[in-house]
Amino acid sequence: MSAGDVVEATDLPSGTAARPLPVVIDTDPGLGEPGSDIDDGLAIALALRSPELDVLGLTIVNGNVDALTGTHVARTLVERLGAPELPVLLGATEPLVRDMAPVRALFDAVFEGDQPATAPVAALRGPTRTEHAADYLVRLAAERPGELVVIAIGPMTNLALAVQRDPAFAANVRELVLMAGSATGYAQNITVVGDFNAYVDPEALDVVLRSGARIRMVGLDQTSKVMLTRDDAAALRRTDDAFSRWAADCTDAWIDFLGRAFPNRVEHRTACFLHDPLVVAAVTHPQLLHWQTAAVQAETESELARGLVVANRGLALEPAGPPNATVAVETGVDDFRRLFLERISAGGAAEPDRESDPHSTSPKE
Ligand SMILES: [Ca+2]
Repeated sequence: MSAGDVVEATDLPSGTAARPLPVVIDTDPGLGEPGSDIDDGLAIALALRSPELDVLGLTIVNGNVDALTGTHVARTLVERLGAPELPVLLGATEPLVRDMAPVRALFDAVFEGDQPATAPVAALRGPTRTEHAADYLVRLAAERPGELVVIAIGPMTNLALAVQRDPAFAANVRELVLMAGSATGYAQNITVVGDFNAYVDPEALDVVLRSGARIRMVGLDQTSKVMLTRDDAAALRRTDDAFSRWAADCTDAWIDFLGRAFPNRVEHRTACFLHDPLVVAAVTHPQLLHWQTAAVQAETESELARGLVVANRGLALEPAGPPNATVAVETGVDDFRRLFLERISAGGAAEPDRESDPHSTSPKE
């Protein structure tokens, strides 16, 4: 295989309701109360409501929120979703080598103290067990070699620690599916080139990309095509599903917040992105996206290009190295939105309002 080869969805790991795929979701969830960020939480909800997945546990990593808050948010969320017994494990509280303080300061400056108040540490609910998230990942992968899929929708610190703690981890996992980078253009996220997950811990992403594990990457170029609109929230509110109605309130509050925080992004007047849920759907329904092999590297030297993930698909003059990942290059937006809204509303009456979708595209078949 060389970089740029088309990968058929049928060649990618996927589960069925009869034989669900064992997955762990590595996450930095902010979906707590109305007004906080929602996409990890909606991704977890989508995974728990997807019969093709057997979600074994959630591993929490420092990112959108600090790891302790993320653990608390995850515990509360799985309770709302009717899965209070799901293991929630605390992982890395800091990036591998970088300081988190400037990243938090960047957000504080944008949000000008407008972020929702976080609970005092003493009030936070801890993990369901004391095992470190990285050790849990290592153990699960070793217990079922070639079976475990990790869906990583936060910075890659826990995955990097797992790679470092057990040289066999990369070979034991079936696949690592990463929400990171941007294979077909700039990320336009934390910086022009850096998406949040890569930007927070580029060294961790570098460790993961060099690990030899089978890797799939869904980048911001794809996830920024999928939106949840105020009309979608209204549809979720009309269902008889309590989680959907609560998620609708969170969605409206998050769109309000994004509109104020990013006044130059017109899309945030009426919608927010569904970055992380698309990555879950990429595992349950790989045919929703188009895939190519790529030689993927994370930039770790430059400050200007911090968080840049270079996905070489063989389009440049310089020959690409051997591919180490499969990257998403196109997304069936309408089909994803239909799937997402149907599953989140869990049999309720939500109908996606396709008229209002500003990015109505499907991959060419
Ligand atoms: Ca995330």
